[in-house]
Amino acid sequence: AKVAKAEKAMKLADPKEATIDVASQQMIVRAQELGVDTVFDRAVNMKPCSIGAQGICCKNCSMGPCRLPLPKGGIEGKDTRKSLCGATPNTIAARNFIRMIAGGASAHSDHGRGVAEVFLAAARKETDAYQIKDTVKLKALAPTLGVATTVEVDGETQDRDIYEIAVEVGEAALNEWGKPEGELLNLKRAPEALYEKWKKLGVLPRNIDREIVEIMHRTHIGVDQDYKNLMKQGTRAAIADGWGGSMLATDLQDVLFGTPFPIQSEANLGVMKEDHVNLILHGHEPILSEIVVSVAQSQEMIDYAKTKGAKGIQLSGICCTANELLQRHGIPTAATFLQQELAIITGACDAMVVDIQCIMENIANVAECFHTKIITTHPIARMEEQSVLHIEFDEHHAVEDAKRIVKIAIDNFENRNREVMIPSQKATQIAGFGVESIQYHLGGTFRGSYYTLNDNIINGRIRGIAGVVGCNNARTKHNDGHVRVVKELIKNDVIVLTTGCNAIACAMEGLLTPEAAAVHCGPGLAEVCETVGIPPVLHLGSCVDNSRILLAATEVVKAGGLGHDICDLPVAGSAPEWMSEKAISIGHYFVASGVYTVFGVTLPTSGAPVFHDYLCKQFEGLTGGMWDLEIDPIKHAQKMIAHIDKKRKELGIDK
Ligand code: XCC
Repeated sequence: AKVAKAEKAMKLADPKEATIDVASQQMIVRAQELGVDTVFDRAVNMKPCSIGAQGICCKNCSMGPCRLPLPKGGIEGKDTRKSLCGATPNTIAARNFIRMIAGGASAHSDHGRGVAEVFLAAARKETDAYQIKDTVKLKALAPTLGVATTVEVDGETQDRDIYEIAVEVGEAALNEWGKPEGELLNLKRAPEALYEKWKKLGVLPRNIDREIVEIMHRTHIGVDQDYKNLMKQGTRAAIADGWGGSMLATDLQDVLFGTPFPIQSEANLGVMKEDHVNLILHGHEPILSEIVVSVAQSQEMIDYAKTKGAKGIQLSGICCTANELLQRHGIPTAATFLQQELAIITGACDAMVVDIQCIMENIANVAECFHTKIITTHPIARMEEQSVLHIEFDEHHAVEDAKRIVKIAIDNFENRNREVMIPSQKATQIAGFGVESIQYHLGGTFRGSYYTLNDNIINGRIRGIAGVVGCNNARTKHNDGHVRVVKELIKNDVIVLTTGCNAIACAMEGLLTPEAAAVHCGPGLAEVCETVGIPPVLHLGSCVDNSRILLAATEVVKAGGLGHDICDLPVAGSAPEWMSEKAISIGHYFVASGVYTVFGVTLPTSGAPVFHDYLCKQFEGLTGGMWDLEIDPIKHAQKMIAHIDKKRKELGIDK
């Protein structure tokens, strides 16, 4: 086991500097009292490498790493910096940037592939644990993948069998990862103008895996040495993520587990209960956790928990597994990415089940200081520590695996070995929005009545739409950027669509309730929210569900009155506290889809000003979208609003 206790010389984080969330502040103090270090402390003790942070360290061969720091006084005249092989800062930053896209796109897309495999197993009835739940969505999806929903029999049109359709949908979907020719089928779901633009630029993805592999090839020593050409491939892979792997993940999950619909729940560490078995589900894939939820809610397991002295089983989630379970089952959200260690420090976490992505290695160390059992479940995401259990999940015996997991949590309830301290903070949230429910709640269509989204954008009650998403980052105050950006937007009548850890941060702040409208919104947005009873910040789900934002924007385009392409709309994107490669891939598929996208904290491009400028200015001429970096949350939101106003003016609806 690694050293679990904090080193004596280690500096401690100032809880109030580390986070705006009072529950987290309390848990940071508690951890420090117990001598357990958390990410907040480690962030004070280790500063990031400034050359890497600027994107100009190349370690793609062993003649390096070659570092090309910006000269102190900036660049005067020609930029003569180069690596051993001669790579310029632009080449190096572009290589690093698109490798981040490859990392992010592969994470989302491999998740999607896993879902597609389980989907196919369910369609073929190889497992009892999963059914085809949303047949309406299945039928809507089928034609986009070239699968017919009806058949002609003796001159009569008949509906095809649901499972027959599902098998073909599953096969067609899986084919998207590695088909030898053609292009991704989902691309045709984008507005026509956008599809044509991609075609002209030569960035239509061929299959999902290929675009990622090609990034690894092109960024190998001595291959692509033109930052524009490198970014072209980055664009193609990012589109393959947003419109491919992520969108397929979302669609197939909806068909398997049900399309989300607005549902009430709660968020923050206060959702844990001292007198209950606390089982926390953390990661990204809902495949196993869906089954854990149904098993843990069974009378058999609740009765078993009672025999151990618990009043019941409290399930809760962290990161995007939380978002998946919240939007379909109302399972409360315990924590954001940065609070995962803190959930264990409550002393009340009896088991934390993890799948893939955003799981900090240090939770194993923290768990060793408590009774908490960490259970890894995925063959590609294991932990070295002896104390960590591995129960490898297989869709063919999903229920047995889930039962084993729930029992381990229950049996561990009696082993709590430290005083339990659960913060009292929790907030009500309404989650579970998507294209379907936005349409339903706002007049049943996107255009044509007093209630609809397009009409309210045109009449100016809603100034524009912002997609605010992404992670937390220990290099900036936890949740501060998220909450301040979102509040500034809704104050200015911009409706916010949120996913990921931004959604969790907003939930903890009470922004995901209809009541938030009266308190935080400008008069126009408040009126709309109050009339139809929705929150001003709509929770659309997990990281892969950013694809819902793409489709919502597409519906707005198709409904008419606001231009012909996503880049015509008064919309903007943002990730105020991003940290993962997935965020870069998401950011870039927003940009590639025509969205002005602002990131907070930092961008790994500042050491290559020409490349930075290419992303932030010249890209607009290619896709209509572009990147921006703004650390100050209010300025960040104001830049988004300025872009929205520019688009309103271009549309002639700025009066
Ligand atoms: Fe991970 Fe998805 Fe980022 Fe949160 S937001 S830190 S990626 S959990 Ni998608």
